[in-house]
Amino acid sequence: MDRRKDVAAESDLQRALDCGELIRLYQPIVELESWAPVYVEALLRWDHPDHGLLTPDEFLVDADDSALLVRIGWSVVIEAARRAGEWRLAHPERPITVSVNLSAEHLEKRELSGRVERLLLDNLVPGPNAMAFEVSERTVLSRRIRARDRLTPLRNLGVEIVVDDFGATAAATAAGPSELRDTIVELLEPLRAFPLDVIKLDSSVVHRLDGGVSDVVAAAHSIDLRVVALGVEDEVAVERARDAGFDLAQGFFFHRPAPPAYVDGLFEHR
Ligand code: G
Ligand code: MN
Repeated sequence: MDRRKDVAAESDLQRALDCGELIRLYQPIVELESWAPVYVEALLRWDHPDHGLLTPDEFLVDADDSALLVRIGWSVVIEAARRAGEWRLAHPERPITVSVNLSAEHLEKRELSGRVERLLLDNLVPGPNAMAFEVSERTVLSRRIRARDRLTPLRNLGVEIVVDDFGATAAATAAGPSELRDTIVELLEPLRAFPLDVIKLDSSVVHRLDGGVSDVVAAAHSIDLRVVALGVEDEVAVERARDAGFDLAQGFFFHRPAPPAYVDGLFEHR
C-alpha cells in the first residue's frame, strides 16, 4: 500500500511519538472453555491526523531506525506495566495478564530485563505472570540475536513469554496441508530449548491446515505450551478451535482492540 511510504518517514514517526499520536489499544484473549478474558494484548496504533488509525505494519515497515523502534517499544511496555499494576490491584480476584509485543531490536538490548524489573517494582505489579512478552517465531529462532540469553532473565522476573505468529512463514511457503503440518511440528522442536509459556498459531496456519491443526496443537501441548488461536472471527472458527484443542483464542468474534476503558468494563460485567 502506498500510504506506507507517505507515513513512514522517521521524522514524522518521532514527532508522532513526541506529541502522543502513538496510542495503545488493548485486545482481550479468552479461554476457549469459559470465554473468560485472561490476557489483554497491548497493541500500538498511530492515530494519524490525515490517514486515521494505522497499524504497525502500515507504519513500521520502512522504519529502519532501530533506536526509534526501541523508544516506541518502551512507550508500550511502560504503559502496559502501569495498566498491569492497576488491573491486578483493582481486581485481584480476576487476574489478567497484560502482554506486549517485543521487536528483535528491543529484545537485543542488554538493559531490557533490568528495566522491566524496575517497571514491575515501580508499578507495584504483583507476580507472577501479571505481564507477558510476545516475540515472533523469527525473533526466537534467529541466530543473529541470542534470544535465549535475553528471554531467560526476563522470564525469571515472573513474566510469561509468548511466541507470536507461529507458523506464518511456513504457511506462506509450504505446498500442501500435510507438508505444512510436518514443517510446523518440526519447527516446534527447537523451541524446547527456550523458556516459553504460550504459543500463538497464525490464522493462516489454522486456515491452511484444516484437520491437521489438532496435531500441531497436540505437539505444542507435549512441550508444555498453551496454544492461542489467532484471528477467530466467527462462530465456525470458535468451534474449529475448540475441536482442535486450542486453549485460548483471540479475534474479533470475542473482542476487538479497544481503549483501556473497555478492559475496565470487562471487569464490571463478569
Ligand atoms: O500477531 P499479533 O498477536 O501481534 O496480532 C495482533 C494483531 O491482529 C492486531 O493488530 C489485531 O488488530 C489483529 N487482529 C486481532 N484479532 C483479529 C481478527 O479476528 N481478525 C483479523 N484480521 N485481525 C485481528
Ligand atoms: Mn502479538
